[in-house]
Amino acid sequence: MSSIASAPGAATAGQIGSVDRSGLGSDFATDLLAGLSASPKRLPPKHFYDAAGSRLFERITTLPEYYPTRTELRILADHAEEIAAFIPNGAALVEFGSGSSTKVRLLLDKLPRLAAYVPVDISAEFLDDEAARLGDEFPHLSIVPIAADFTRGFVLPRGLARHPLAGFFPGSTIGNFEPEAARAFLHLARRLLGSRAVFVVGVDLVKDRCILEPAYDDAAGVTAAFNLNVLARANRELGANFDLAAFAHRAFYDTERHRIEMHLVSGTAQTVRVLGRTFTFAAGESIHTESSYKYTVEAFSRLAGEAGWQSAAVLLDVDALFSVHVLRARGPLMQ
Ligand code: AVJ
Repeated sequence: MSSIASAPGAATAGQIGSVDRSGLGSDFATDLLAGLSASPKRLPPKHFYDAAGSRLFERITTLPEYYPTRTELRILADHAEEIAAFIPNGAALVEFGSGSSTKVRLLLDKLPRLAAYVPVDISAEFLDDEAARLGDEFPHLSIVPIAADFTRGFVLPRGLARHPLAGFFPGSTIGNFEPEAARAFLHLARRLLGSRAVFVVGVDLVKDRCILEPAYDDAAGVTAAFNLNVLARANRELGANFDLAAFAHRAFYDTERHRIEMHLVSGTAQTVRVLGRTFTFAAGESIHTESSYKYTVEAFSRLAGEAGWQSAAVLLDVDALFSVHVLRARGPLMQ
C-alpha cells in the first residue's frame, strides 16, 4: 500500500498510511444497556457488524431477494464514467463505511488521476484486508484507511486538505439514519468535504412491500441469522445470556414512514442478564434493531438540498429499484 505521506510536500497528521483506531470506543455495551432499558427496547444497527455479522451481511448481498447490492453495482458499472467525470483530477475520494471495496473499484477504474482513496470504516479488520488488496490492484493510488465510527464524525489527515475532496457513500447505508440524522450527516459530510466537494450517495427507493419485505426476510434465513447475531455477539463479548432460540426475526415495511423495521421478538416472557443487570421481556415484546428508510428521488434531493448540497445527477436502474445521487456542494454553509 502506498501512502499519501509520500506525496511531495504533503503536510501529515502522523496517522497517515496506517489504520487509525483512535476513534473506536467499545460503545456496544453502553448502547445495549441503554437500549434494553428504553421503552420500546432498541439497539442501533451499527452493532450488527462484528466479524460474524460482517460475514453474514456479505451473504445477504448475494441473496436473490436482496436486490440493493447487485442493483447499485449495476448502476455504478453502467454509469461509472459519467459519475467519475464529476470528480476532479487530483481529488481525494473519501468512502464512508467502506466494508468490502467492490463498489469503489468501479469508480477507481475510471479515476486514474485520483490522489488518494480514504476508506473510513468501523471494522478495522475489514479495512486492513481491503486496503491491502486495493493497494495491490492500484499500485499508484495512495490509500489512507481510517478506522472510525463515521456517524460520530472524524478528522481527516491534514495532508488531504490541499486536495479537492469527493465523498462516496454507497449501499443506502444512509437509510439507517432517521431522516433528521440523515440530514445532519449530509451536513457534516458537506462541512468535512468542503465547498467544492462532490458527494456520490446510494439511496434505496420507495417501492412495493412485495419486493421490500422479502429482501429483509429471505427464504434461506440469512437475514434472520444476521439480526440474531447481535444477541450472540452480546453473549460472546459481554457475557450476556440471551437464549437465541427464544427470539424471532421480524421485518416489515411501514408504508407511512417509508421504512423497513427489523425486530427481534421475544417468544415468551423471560429475563436476560447483561453485565450484571436483569432485563425483562413480555411475550411478544421486541427489540427494534434496525430501520431502513426508503426515499423517492425527490424526497432525497430535498433532504440533501437542506444540508447544503445540490443535485448534479441521479442515476437509476431500469426497474427504478435503486438510485445513485451525485451531489455538489452548494453555496456558503450555515453552521
Ligand atoms: C447496510 C443498512 C444498507 O438496510 O438494506 C440488510 C442493512 N439489514 N438486510 C439495508 C441490512 C438487513 C442494509 N444497509
